[in-house]
Amino acid sequence: MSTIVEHQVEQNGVRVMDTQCPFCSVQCKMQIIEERGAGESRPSYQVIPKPNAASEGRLCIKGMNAYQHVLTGERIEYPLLKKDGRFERVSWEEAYEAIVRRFTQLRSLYGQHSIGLYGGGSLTNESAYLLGKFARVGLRTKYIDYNGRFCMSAAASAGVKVFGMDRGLTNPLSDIERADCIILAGTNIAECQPTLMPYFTRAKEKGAFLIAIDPRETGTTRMADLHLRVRPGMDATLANGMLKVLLEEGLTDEAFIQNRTEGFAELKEHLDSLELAEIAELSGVPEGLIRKAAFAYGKASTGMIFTARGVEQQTDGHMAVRNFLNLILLTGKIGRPGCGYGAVTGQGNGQGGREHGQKADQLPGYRLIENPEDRAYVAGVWGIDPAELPGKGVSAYEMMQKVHEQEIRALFVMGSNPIVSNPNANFVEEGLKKLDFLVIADFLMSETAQLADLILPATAYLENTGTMTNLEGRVLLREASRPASGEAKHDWQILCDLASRLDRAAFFPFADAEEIFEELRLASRGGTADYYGITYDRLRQEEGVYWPCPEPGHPGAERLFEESFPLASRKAYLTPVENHLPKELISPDYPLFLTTGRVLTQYLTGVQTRRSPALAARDVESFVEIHPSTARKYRLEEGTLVAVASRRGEIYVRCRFSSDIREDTVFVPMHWGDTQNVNKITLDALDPTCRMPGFKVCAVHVTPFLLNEMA
Ligand SMILES: Nc1nc2c(c(=O)[nH]1)N[C@H]1C(S)=C(S)[C@@H](COP(=O)(O)OP(=O)(O)OC[C@H]3O[C@@H](n4cnc5c(=O)[nH]c(N)nc54)[C@H](O)[C@@H]3O)O[C@H]1N2
Ligand SMILES: Nc1nc2c(c(=O)[nH]1)N[C@H]1C(S)=C(S)[C@@H](COP(=O)(O)OP(=O)(O)OC[C@H]3O[C@@H](n4cnc5c(=O)[nH]c(N)nc54)[C@H](O)[C@@H]3O)O[C@H]1N2
Ligand code: SF4
Ligand SMILES: [Mo]
Repeated sequence: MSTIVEHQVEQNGVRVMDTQCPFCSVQCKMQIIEERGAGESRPSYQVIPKPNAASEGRLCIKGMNAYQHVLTGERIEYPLLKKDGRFERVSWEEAYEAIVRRFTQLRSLYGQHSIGLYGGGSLTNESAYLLGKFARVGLRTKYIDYNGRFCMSAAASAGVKVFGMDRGLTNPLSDIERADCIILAGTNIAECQPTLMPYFTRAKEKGAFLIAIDPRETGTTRMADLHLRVRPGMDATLANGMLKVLLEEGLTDEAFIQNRTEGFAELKEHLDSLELAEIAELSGVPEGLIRKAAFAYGKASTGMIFTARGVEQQTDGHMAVRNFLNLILLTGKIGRPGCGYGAVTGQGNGQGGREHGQKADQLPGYRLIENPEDRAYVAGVWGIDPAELPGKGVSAYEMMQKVHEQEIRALFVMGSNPIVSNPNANFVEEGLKKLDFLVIADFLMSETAQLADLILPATAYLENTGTMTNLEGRVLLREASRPASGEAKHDWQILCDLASRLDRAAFFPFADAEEIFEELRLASRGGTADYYGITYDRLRQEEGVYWPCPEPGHPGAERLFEESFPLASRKAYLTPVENHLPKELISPDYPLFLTTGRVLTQYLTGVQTRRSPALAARDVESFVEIHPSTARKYRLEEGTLVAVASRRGEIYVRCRFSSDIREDTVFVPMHWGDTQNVNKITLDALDPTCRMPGFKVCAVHVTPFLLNEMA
């Protein structure tokens, strides 16, 4: 068992903390040095990047400043209970007593499924695993899901269907520079995983041809040799165009298709029925450029395709990803050095968070809650009768619908800010206000926490030991480097404490994170995401271990699918994908497409980065990016406040001109709340397979804000 003391050195007022950035999926390692000078009231901080395999010793601006939101005094340090509309400090005992009383009451009135749990991809593997177990064993509710539904579900479900397995990258990052052609589809690595950029620039230096697919210009598209400015939501169609060219020009790998795939005949028949001219028209990408991209990828001897939320956060996200996987399979570019696929994972533990049972239909190790063998196995590890396990619940946004319908009466949120991150946020906020009891575990006051009946103070990354699985599927140990702030408790500790007060203590006997990991190893054993061979000791000695790692002596799987795919036939599936249109189209009233995403300095709903003075100063507020000729058409001036409205609501942001965005499209980032919360206007239509919301397209109009006209 490790103690905090081993990972911090405190001497003469200097504390050295070895840790890992809490933000994105690269999980860069760093050292934070806190120095308390004699006579100075505040300590000063120095941040030093630490070499590790993924980041190679780099840190981006968010990592450099990630100590700020944790240490600058805005933490929630005590349980806060709302009394007569105001939060009052209470003891943990009072907080737990309130939860047990309310949950017990609601369960006896409305049944065990009246309580919902909502987790997140920032939680450690240990806490995510325990949240899933707490839902099924502690409360026996079927309603649990997590924010990763909005993040990873399209790529994850596509990977499972096509390859039989979902792991962010099928290859180690070092394979990138071995690729001759790289397609970056709806991924803005320059701003979202900045420390990975050198992998791509090195590939370029070695002669790789880079293709970026994005409706607007970003730091990532600027690096590309070819930028396809796709119309939002039309990636599947664009991929159909490339597939058609590959087939017609004989740029396919017939031996690979024959030996390692199924479904070619149907795909060919489908592609034969499509017209390239129509594809160009629908996708907004000229035929010549579609051909150029197909030739570059088809002719290259090695190549990798990366997709992220631009392709995936669509109402056809699942099928759109599958069409990019079709490109990979038709050209046989997988399972070799420099050949593979990457769903660029988002949150710090976006990968691990989706493997161990936070998802409505899953049990640890990617086992399925509806599969009798999987249920029996996990029930065996947990020491319960499989019949006691609830069935599958519903996806994150559908839980919000159940909250609205008052089928869910109490909600327990750990590691998310749903009223800013869910689509159609006004609806979500109304629903949360109807709840009988809303509990939030967080370390900062979020927009959602403001609505809560009870806030539980959680520890932050510097204080909380646990494992995180990065975008490569590499499991990393992050050890606590300072004591908890105030009375904060670890997420997993809160769950254990609650379970014991609900008379389920026997199932939650954990004294530290490592003990939970030991159970997780067993629960995931033999599953797809098999962690059995990984231990804390190994993680300390090695730099991290890739899953699947079925035995303690196993090195962990760096590159997947070299010999076969983990499906019954051992072959991957090719699938025809239709030219799908977004669920909401532009009209005379709403003549512009809105797409949403991120900027370099801010992270997700901004709860953390807006509290970091150095980051907040760089982007103090939201904005709408718009083409100058579009702006002229709607009488908008650069830098002025404008109203962006959809059929669901309106937000107020400043106008920022960019001649590199499509003229029919505007872009607003997702990092601000209240009147700048872009999700007040996004559409809540979901992908039919993975239930991903179509965050990346809806129809809006943009008008000058009244105050400007008066000025
Ligand atoms: N700075 C920063 N970094 C982050 C995060 C953050 O909030 N801030 N969040 C982390 C998380 S959780 C995630 S999920 C990842 C997200 O990482 P990304 O998916 O790379 O980020 P986004 O900005 O959401 O979307 C990527 C790009 O998709 C484009 N796009 C929009 N619509 C479409 C479309 O229809 N088709 C195509 N092809 N492209 C489109 C956008 O213009 C944008 O440039 O980043 C992680 N890293
Ligand atoms: N329009 C639009 N909406 C989007 C997206 C988009 O591209 N466009 N992207 C979607 C994506 S990809 C994502 S991942 C979601 C994310 O959306 P959210 O889940 O809302 O993400 P965060 O802003 O990270 O909120 C996390 C909250 O948990 C807290 N927190 C962080 N770490 C911990 C921890 O270890 N324990 C506890 N208890 N609390 C913690 C933070 O302080 C913060 O308040 O947003 C989605 N929403
Ligand atoms: S935000 Fe991502 S790239 Fe930047 S330092 Fe943190 S983990 Fe690394
Ligand atoms: Mo995400």
